[in-house]
Amino acid sequence: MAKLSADEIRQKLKALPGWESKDNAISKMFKFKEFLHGIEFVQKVAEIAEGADHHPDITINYTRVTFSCSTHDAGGVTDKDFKLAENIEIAFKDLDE
Ligand code: H2B
Repeated sequence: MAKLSADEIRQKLKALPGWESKDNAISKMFKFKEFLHGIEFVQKVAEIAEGADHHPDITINYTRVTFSCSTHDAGGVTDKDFKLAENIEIAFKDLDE
């Protein structure tokens, strides 16, 4: 899968509010009311990632969870990372329903 250019990443990020381009990856921090809510969301994203065979880096800081998506094989951001970010967003929106 082809690594996207900085311009392509900038364009595509417009469709993903809160996501930013950082350290050769796209990332977003999600804030939860309870520590365990964040952990449950991490479990959900882990299942999505396993299903897609594409895995984000995950940082947990108490109630803040940050997902950072890059394609190791490509050495940067690819469409696979945008697909994963979209699916993380969908899963997050599902939490409210
Ligand atoms: N996840 C991410 N983020 N980047 C990869 O290059 C990657 C992965 N490679 N998950 C996958 C697994 C690869 O190792 C398997 C063999 O497809």
